[in-house]
Formats: sequence, C-alpha cells, structure tokens
Amino acid sequence: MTNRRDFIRISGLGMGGLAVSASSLGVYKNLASSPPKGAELSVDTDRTPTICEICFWKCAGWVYKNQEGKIWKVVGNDEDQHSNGRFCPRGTGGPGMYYDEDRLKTPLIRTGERGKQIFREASWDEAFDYIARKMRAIAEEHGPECLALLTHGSGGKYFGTLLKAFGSNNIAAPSYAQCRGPREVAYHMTFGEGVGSPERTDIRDTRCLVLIGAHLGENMHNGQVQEMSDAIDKGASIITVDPRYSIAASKSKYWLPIKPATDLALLLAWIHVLIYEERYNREYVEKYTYGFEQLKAHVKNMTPEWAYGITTLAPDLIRKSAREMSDAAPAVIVNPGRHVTWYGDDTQRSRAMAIINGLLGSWGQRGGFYNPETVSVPDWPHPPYPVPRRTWRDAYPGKYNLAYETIASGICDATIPDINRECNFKGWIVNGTNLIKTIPDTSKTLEAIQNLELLVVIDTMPMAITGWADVVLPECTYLERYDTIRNSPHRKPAIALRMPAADPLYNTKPAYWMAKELSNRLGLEAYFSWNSIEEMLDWQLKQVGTSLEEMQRIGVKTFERSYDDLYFDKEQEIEFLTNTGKIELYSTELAAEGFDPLPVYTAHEEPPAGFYRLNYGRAPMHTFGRTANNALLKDLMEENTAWINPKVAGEWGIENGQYIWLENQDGVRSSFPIRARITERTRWDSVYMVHGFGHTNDKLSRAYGRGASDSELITRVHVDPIMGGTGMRGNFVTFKFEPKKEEAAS
Ligand SMILES: Nc1nc2c(c(=O)[nH]1)N[C@H]1C(S)=C(S)[C@@H](COP(=O)(O)OP(=O)(O)OC[C@H]3O[C@@H](n4cnc5c(=O)[nH]c(N)nc54)[C@H](O)[C@@H]3O)O[C@H]1N2
Ligand SMILES: Nc1nc2c(c(=O)[nH]1)N[C@H]1C(S)=C(S)[C@@H](COP(=O)(O)OP(=O)(O)OC[C@H]3O[C@@H](n4cnc5c(=O)[nH]c(N)nc54)[C@H](O)[C@@H]3O)O[C@H]1N2
Ligand code: SF4
Ligand SMILES: [Mo]
Repeated sequence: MTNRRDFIRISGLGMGGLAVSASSLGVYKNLASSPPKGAELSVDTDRTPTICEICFWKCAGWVYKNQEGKIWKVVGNDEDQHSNGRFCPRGTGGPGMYYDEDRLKTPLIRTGERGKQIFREASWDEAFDYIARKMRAIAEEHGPECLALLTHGSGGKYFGTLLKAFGSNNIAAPSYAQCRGPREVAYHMTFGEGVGSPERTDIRDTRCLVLIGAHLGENMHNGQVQEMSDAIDKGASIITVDPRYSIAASKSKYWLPIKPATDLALLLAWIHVLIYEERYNREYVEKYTYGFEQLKAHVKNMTPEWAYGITTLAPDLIRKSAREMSDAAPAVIVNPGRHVTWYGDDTQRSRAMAIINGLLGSWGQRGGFYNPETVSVPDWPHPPYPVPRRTWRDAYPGKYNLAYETIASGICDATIPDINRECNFKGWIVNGTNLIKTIPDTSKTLEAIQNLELLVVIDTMPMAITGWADVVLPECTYLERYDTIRNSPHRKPAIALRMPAADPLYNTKPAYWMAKELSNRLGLEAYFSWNSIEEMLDWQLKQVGTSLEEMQRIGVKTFERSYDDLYFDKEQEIEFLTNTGKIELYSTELAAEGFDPLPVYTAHEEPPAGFYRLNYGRAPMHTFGRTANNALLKDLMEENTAWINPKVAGEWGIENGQYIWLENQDGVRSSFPIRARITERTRWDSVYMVHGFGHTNDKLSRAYGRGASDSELITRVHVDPIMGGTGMRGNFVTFKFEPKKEEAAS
C-alpha cells in the first residue's frame, strides 16, 4: 500500500529513467513538510503569502526568507484547498525562477530583422511610448479590434482591462483551444456547466477513478494528486486507459493499453455494456437525463467485441472495467482530463466520457462531481468598455459557434492575410505564453508574426517568443509582486493573496504597473484610476469582508458555502442549464448546430511504415517549457527522453541512452538530439516524450539545446470542427542518426 508521500516520490523516480540526484532530495523533503520544521525564523515576521505561478493550479503558500533576508523557500499554506499545505516539486523549486541569472532584465526594443534577436536596451518610457504609438496607428488605420491579447497567467487580467478599454475583446489563452476547451464544451452540452479549474472532481471520496489519458502523478496538479493518493489508500480502484504505462497505470487495478486514437470506440463499448447489462444508474437516468433511448439504440452494435477490433483491448477487460465502474457508482469519476486536444474529435470524445458519468449518476454526487462555489470579487469601478465593432468570430463566420472562449490558434490564423477576410489582426500583446512552442504548427505562427505591425511580449525569461518581439517587457517574477486576487472555485469558496516577498530584481516590473502606465499614454487612465495596487486590492478585499492587512497575515481566507449543496439530493428536482433542463445524453445543441448529437467513432490516420505516433505528456518536476532553465528543477531532470518500445529499438538497432534525432511525416527533424529510453512502458506503435524541452533560445544557458521539442514535430493539426481545438496527436515520427545537413554545416 502506498501513502501520499510515497506516491509523490514514486512519481518523481518513475520518470524518464531519471536517477534522482542527492541535491534533488532536498526539494522532495521540503515537499512533505510545511512549514519547514525547526525553522529558525519566527513565523509571523518572516513569511509572506504567495500564489504559485509555476503552473495553473495556483496553490497558495508562504515564502520564507533566510537570515540574510534572501528568499529561501516556498511552502504550502495549510488553509489552502489547492495545496493542503504542500507544494509539488515544481512549486517548491519556485525560487529557482527568482534567482535565474538568465532572466529578462530590462525592456528591449528590436533593432534588427524580426526573429534575429537584435535588440537594444530601452527605458520603460521609451518602450511604452513606442507601444502606445503603434497601438494608436493600428487603431486609426485598421480599428482597435485588430489588436489581440494572447495571455496565460495572472498578469493577463490587467492587460485584458487595457485591451477592452482600447476597444478590442480579442483575448485568448492557449488553455482553451490548445488544452481543455473541448472538455468544457462537452460538459456544457451534457450537464449545462463546465468542469472548471481546479476540476470539480470529488476524487477524495471516490471509489473508482477512471483516467483516460489523464496522467495524474506526472500531471502534478497538486490537490488532485493528493486526493488520488488518499483515495488509493482508502481502497478506491483506479482504471487507466493509456497506451503508455504511466505512473497512474502502475497504481491501477485495470490498465487498458489502448491503441492510440481509438478511445471513442472503447467509450462507446463501455456505454454498451452499462446499458445492455443494465448496469447504469436507472433511477438517476430516468429522473435527470434526456435521450436515453436514442443512446441505447445508437450503441446497440458497439459491443466489446466490436471495440476489440479497433482498440486492441480484450473484450473481457472492457466488460470487467465497465462493471468495476458500475459497482462503485455513483462514487465514480470518469475523469474529464485536461489537455484533451488530441485528434480533432475531442469534443465528441469528451462528450462520450460525460455521457458515462451521466449513466453512472456521478454528476452532483459524493465521490463523483461536486458543485463548486466561488467568491465573487468585484472589479475596481471603471467606465463601461466600448463595444467592439468586430470580434474574432467575424473572422470565422458560421464556424466554432459552440466555442465559449476565444481561440488562440484562431487569432493566429486570422493574422495571416487572407482576401476572404475583411480584417486581419495587426498587433499582438503576448503575456506569459510561449506561443512558438505552444500553438501547434510553428511555421504558421511565424508566418502570422511576420505579418504583424506590433508584437509586444511580456515575459520573465528569454524564450522562443521573446526572440520574435518588437518590444520585450520584462516582468518581475511572482515572488516579487502583488497580483490579482485568486478566487477559483472549490468545495468551499475561498480567496488567496499574492504579495511581494522581495523587491523586483534588475529593471523588472509587475504587469499591473505596465498596464496602468500604458493606459496613461493611451488616454485610458479612467480604467486604472487607483493610486496604488495596495489601494485597489484593499478596496476589493473589503468588498468581500476582509482587508489587505488581514490577507497579508493569513494568505488564504475560506468562507462558508452559501447553501449546503456540494452534492444534490436524489429527491431533488434539478433543472440543468441545457436546452431540455436535463442531462443531455443526446445533445440537442449539437444537433441544432449540425453535429452528431451522439458521439460517433471515426478512424484516424495510422502511422506510415517506419513511423510511430508521436505521443507527449508531462514530467512531475517541470511545467511545459517554463521550468527547463530553473537551476533547482533542472537538477531533477535536465532533458527529456524518447520512450521507444524494445521491439522497435531492436529493429532500428537503437541502444538505450543513445542520442537520436526524430523526424516527422513532413520531413521536420528535431533541432537537437534526444536520448533514447528503451522501455516496455510504451506501445510499439508510438514514441513518447515530455513536452517543454529542446529550447531554441541560446540565452537560456541551462536549457538551450537540451532534449528535443515535441512542438517542432507537431506540424499537422486536426482542428475540432465543433469548437476549434487543435488536435496535436496526429503526427508521426521516425528515427535519424544525424542532424539535418544544413544544421550540421552551421
Ligand atoms: N508536472 C506537470 N503537471 C502538469 C503540467 C505540467 O506542465 N507539468 N501541465 C498541466 C496542464 S496545463 C495540463 S492541461 C495537464 C495535462 O495533463 P493530462 O490532462 O493529465 O494529460 P494529457 O496531456 O491529456 O495526456 C497525457 C497522457 O495521455 C496518454 N495518451 C496519449 N495518446 C493517448 C490516446 O490516444 N489515448 C489515451 N487514452 N491516452 C493517450 C499519454 O501516454 C500520457 O500518459 O497537466 C497539468 N499538470
Ligand atoms: N507541443 C505541445 N504544445 C502544447 C502542449 C503540449 O503538451 N505539447 N500543451 C498545451 C497546454 S495543455 C497548455 S495549457 C499550453 C500552455 O502554454 P503556455 O502557457 O504558453 O506554456 P509555457 O511554455 O510554460 O509558456 C509560458 C511562458 O510564460 C512565461 N512566464 C512564466 N512566468 C511568468 C510570469 O510571471 N509573468 C510573465 N509575464 N510570464 C511568465 C514563461 O517564461 C514562458 O515563456 O500549451 C499547449 N501546447
Ligand atoms: S501544483 Fe505545484 S507548480 Fe502548480 S501551483 Fe501548485 S505547487 Fe505550484
Ligand atoms: Mo493545459
């Protein structure tokens, strides 16, 4: 039996053939203790509250300084539902970001050709004057709505206010069309509500957790991983569907090593078993759902035997795993996953998962999905925003009507001039997202960038995207600034504060300050009418019954729920926010838009001879590409590896540990070599690697050229017709034993 600490340690040890070095153990030790035991420092005077920015789970914690007053360590806040007082290895390594000597240090203005990284250092005034001049010029010539904000992370809120005040609401995050968008749309179609972040999965009390691709344990979303490990301790069973033997698979009662890209067939067969063996939650289905009979007819022939031919999973395994779920119902979760943009039919796959949750009656039930609550924090009062004349939707008439948020890749495509479009985007403000590595098909992103009249990048590090900027604005790290109040949904409504633990190093500044300064130059100061961020935060906090002074002391404030409705009572009549007011097994909304109202399996392209499907995922000690240069985390894992099945390695004569190059179906070869990891843990038809390596910006002294980048190899994108998500897993790679010729010469 594993306990939570083992689980996290195991997840660290399990990765990429990595031997955890002695220096890394310190980081793991911190992970389990909070606050540091035997700390010489008095708790009240020397700690300041923070919200981790190493990933988007947004754990709240404390920053401690050492006796010299230097930032020393970050630990979880016990009051915080996201972290329960513990940080994950990445969060614990956060100070590495503050101390990184490669950080962006001062504003930069481009002087040479775009992308050649020829910049001059500039003052903040010069940088802002330059940006404001260009923004005005774009607004005059093309309209303010030709400006877009691409953002991921906390500072985006302030630039969002600026952009809306300027007259554009084209604000996109890659966490939608490159990540969880299809899932959100599918759950809206089915239950009338999205899943949200943190996900409303009641893993703590579940009896059966079904992970389809979702690789918790490598995906280190803190609270979820802790709850999963607690649930395992309490005897919950785990079912993992993954072509790779993930950490989660190693903890599972059933591991279904599915043939990649065939999940929809498995899901339909599961539905078949649940319905035809009468193992669904009859009472719940009758009371709350719509379209059961259509669903039943739809899956009539989709037997486990049918699915076997597609998925390679034995019919008996499909039946047994379905029964396992139904035995646990309603305390069962078919995990909605998070990064679900895989094959382009992702909304439909997510719908099939949602339908199973509906059949098992887990939505709104203990051990299934709870009903989260959020503290509504009012914005600082400001004049109404002007109504934009056009939005990104006008670039896609009749398309993606079911997308609730802006599609980052859609902004990118609509920046490339096209005579069929009335207007193209002309300026981008890019905050905290490394678009070159984040949006698939880099050549298109670069083509878009070459057509921009203005590209402003706000980042903390020199990354691929900053290399292409006209103006680079260096943000101070999360440890050096105040920020937006965190009010994410959870079991109990709560807020958290981030405040500076130290003054910003170098000539770096927080996003709120940049946005306010820009507003002054654009005549939009009425939207930022606070005198100081402290004044603004204090006002906001007082509206919800606390104050800046109190939050500086406690970091996190948890409120009682307004209703006792974490789960709903089976006696209750519930009106779901769908067209029919029911849980829609059959989606009337999809039908109205001309899409399949019930999910249909369609085959995806197979790898050509000599090629393998490119698969990618997460490592517990890194977040995307943002931590690769972090000295503390690089110690834990300094490069990624290519997981290759021994059978395949044998055919190619590849040795374990050998450096190879990967080349995709379009002849794109990885810029850098990657070490082979020969392992039975991946199927023979795919090659797996961790995303976020193979950095191409040589200003990253530790990360440059280490490992290979999956992003480079993802040149084919399968767009989800329902909401515009960019399916990225339809790419295939083969092995090469030398770099591309032109690169070898240079
Ligand atoms: N440590 C760490 N944790 C993170 C992050 C991070 O950068 N680092 N990022 C966070 C973010 S933003 C996200 S969105 C999540 C993403 O994490 P998740 O949503 O959990 O995972 P995915 O990226 O969808 O899936 C990765 C898994 O899918 C498997 N897989 C590949 N192809 C198939 C297939 O065809 N079928 C099935 N069933 N499985 C397949 C892979 O082998 C791998 O194990 O992680 C979050 N957590
Ligand atoms: N090939 C491929 N593409 C993917 C994925 C994948 O697995 N493979 N995953 C997809 C998913 S799930 C997601 S959510 C997206 C994530 O996509 P991104 O959010 O773009 O992820 P990162 O690569 O971490 O880029 C974050 C950028 O923010 C900067 N940054 C970090 N902290 C701060 C800060 O405090 N302030 C500012 N201004 N900048 C900061 C970092 O230096 C980095 O340049 O990528 C998607 N794209
Ligand atoms: S899960 Fe880890 S990296 Fe993400 S916010 Fe929490 S501590 Fe930070
Ligand atoms: Mo994501």
